[in-house]
Amino acid sequence: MTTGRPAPALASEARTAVTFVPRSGDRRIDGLLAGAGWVAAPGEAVTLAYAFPDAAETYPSPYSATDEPRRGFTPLSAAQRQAVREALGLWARVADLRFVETDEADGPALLRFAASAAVRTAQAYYPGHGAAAGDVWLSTSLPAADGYRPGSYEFFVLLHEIGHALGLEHPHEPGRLGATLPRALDHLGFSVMSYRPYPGADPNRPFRGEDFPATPMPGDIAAVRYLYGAAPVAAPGDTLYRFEPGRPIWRTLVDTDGIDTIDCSALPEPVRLDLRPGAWSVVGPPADTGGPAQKRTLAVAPGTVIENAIGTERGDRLIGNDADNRLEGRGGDDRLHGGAGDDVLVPGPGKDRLFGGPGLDVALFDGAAADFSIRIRGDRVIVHDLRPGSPEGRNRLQEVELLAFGDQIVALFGEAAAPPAGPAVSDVLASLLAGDGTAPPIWG
Ligand SMILES: [Ca+2]
Ligand SMILES: [Ca+2]
Repeated sequence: MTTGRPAPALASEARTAVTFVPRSGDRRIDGLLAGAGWVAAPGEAVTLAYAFPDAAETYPSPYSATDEPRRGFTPLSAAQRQAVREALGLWARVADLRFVETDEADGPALLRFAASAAVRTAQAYYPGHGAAAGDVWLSTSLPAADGYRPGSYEFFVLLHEIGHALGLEHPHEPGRLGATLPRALDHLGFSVMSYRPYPGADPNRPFRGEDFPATPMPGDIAAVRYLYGAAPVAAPGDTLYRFEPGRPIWRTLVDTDGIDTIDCSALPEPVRLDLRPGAWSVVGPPADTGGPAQKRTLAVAPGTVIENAIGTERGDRLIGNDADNRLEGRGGDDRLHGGAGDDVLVPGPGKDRLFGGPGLDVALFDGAAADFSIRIRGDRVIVHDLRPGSPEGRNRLQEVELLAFGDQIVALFGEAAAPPAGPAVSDVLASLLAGDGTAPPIWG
């Protein structure tokens, strides 16, 4: 139990233990741990009350060496409060954490958010028994109204400070557990707790880039899951991630449920999209880090399975995972890799190369079979659209078992190939028809 910090009267489940958190044994996690958590043992689910105090008197005295409440106390603006709620929601999405907003009149919350003139940018206190434990302070010099868009410096500051309040620390500091992150992983692309915008950056120099991660990143997710367990379900149902042109897409996708789709068709830059859990992708413009541009900005969290992908009008590379994927190249000269599973590959226009991989894989065309020439050359099949303008291009296929045209399905029984094992052709057709994502976009 906490001492000196009465549990919120609102909900008894919000009463919270504090514990010393030992090393996990994985340096990629231990380098981010502060050594304390709001749980009796690592991996326990927890509900944490948070509040936005309106008055300095809400805080006890004495409070801290900095005494933030007594030095230019300022309540957070409505815009800042909304951004804090959004940032808390991103942390709750990846770990078994629940945040409940309380009124300070009901008793002090564990995580309290306010601004103070005593703070330079922002600071937060680790889980613990002290009067300030769990509190987050923004500087009164940070903007109060605008600027808290995900991907901005200000929103990143909120993600970072909440990370501290949950028990994460800077990866370049050995801290209580005596662990730092390996140098190659100590950068913002791996953790929002890092002081290095790119690998090898000087952690003592201020951030000079324009772009910042918009979500907790893979290292943060692993560390916060070690502290509080993984969220039972992340992003329930079928989710469509439709990316818009313009800003970098610097974020980690966490999604454990449904048939999900990444749609890149609106992007002007070609993509190298890798759906394998734990992989990084080049999607959208590179992030400005103030040093070397970060190209691989989009990460798929370990344990996250995204089934479907739609490329751009440029030459893309789409890489599937072990699940049954549907990969659409669209325009440009694309390379589609189905990987394991029964995959549907839709080449579209251009000179495309399709690699089905293991499983019963289908290449899907709109035109009638008579519109194409089909030639088998060793282990490759060339499917060439002979119509004027060749709308579905010239395609080189390997390890693809079926061609599905607008009017018929052609089975490719190459040399030494047995009739395809796996689901019946009717099942394959059903999956083709079900491939269009109908869920609303969640990333604007
Ligand atoms: Ca393409
Ligand atoms: Ca696959």
